[in-house]
Amino acid sequence: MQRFKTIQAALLMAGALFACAPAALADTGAQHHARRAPLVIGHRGGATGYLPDHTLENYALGIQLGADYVEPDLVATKDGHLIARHEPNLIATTNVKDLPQFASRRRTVMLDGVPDEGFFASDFTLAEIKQLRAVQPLAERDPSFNGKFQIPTLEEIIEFVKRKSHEEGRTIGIYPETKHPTYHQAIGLPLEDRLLAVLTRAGWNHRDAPVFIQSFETANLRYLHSKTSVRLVQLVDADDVNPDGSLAFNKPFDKPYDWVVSGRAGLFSDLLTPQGLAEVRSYADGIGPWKYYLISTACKLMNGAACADTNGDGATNEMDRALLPPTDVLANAHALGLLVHPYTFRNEPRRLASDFGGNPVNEYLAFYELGVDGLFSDFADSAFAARAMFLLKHEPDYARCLVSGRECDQGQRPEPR
Ligand SMILES: [Ca+2]
Repeated sequence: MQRFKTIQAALLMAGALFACAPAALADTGAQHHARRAPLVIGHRGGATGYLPDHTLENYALGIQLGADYVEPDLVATKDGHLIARHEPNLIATTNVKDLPQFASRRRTVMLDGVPDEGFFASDFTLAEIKQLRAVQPLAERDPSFNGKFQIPTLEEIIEFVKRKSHEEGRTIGIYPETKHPTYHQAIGLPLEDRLLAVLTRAGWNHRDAPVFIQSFETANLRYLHSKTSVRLVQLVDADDVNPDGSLAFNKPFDKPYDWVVSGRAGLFSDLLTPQGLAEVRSYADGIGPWKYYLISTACKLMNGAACADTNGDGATNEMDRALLPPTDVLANAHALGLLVHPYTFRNEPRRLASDFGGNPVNEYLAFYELGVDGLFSDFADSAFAARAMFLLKHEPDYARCLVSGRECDQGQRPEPR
């Protein structure tokens, strides 16, 4: 009940604030990075802290909570439809293992060189997928909506987002990710042409469409660059953060999987050197780095080779770490004209460095102040509230507009870039 009240309050706040952001905030000039409205990108929908991932209900709530874009992760069904799931394996995000009619589908596949056991989307027709219901994959989050919501297709998501844009009177975009492109190609269900066909049918296969396509691999982005003018974003992963704040690169999170297949040496981090960024710029419009590439954290105290439980709560996590100074990745990317959209921002205190005092708004503010062009959030309400605070601090028109209300007409809202 308390959560419901909180969401209601956030909804009221979101509605009030969206009605009055000045048009100047949509400025895309490179000289105004700190003054532009950073995008709130709804990670797996944007209400992922509250509802199961990648359901229309999650997208709907994410949009109401303030997301400018919602993020469908895409995998393919047996009959070639694109559906929104975080993994080809449906076991963690649906109730498939509880449905006796699908028990025989359980198997192990090699996914990016790693054995993965479960139920795979490519063994199910779309009609069968529609028999499944989404579940909350994270044990720390509310399971009470498990088993209630269907798995949407990309077409259904686009239709839904267009309707919401009309209802809300603002442009809401989509930020699809091609999941495991090499794997999908190997099983005869490549994602890229299917994605472009859906976008074309939706009238969104062009430069000005409210669409970013993202991928952790590089070859498929190069292919997409040759086929479409839709904006492309190179995701850059790592495996973990070492005690000193440097990043760890263990398989399969050490490099894009297409590099493994093609025999290219190197690590994900090579994409973020000045040379790597210039290479990315040749085929993409932005980078989506794990946030630690921009601002990392280091253990406050050590216990042997590991972080110590500095705050004495019995667990060792982000709360026992402190922020390091920002890297030069953002400045180097901006110098090349690349957008910077880090991931993933979450409210749970154990995920917040000690500097943030347990308040997720402080983490958003640190990255907005750094100059990010947007960020992926599981809690669009927190990202949105922090953005309002950021704009109140830096944009005098925003405060005037926020208080007066009347000055803020339809044309003065921040538009997704
Ligand atoms: Ca601790």
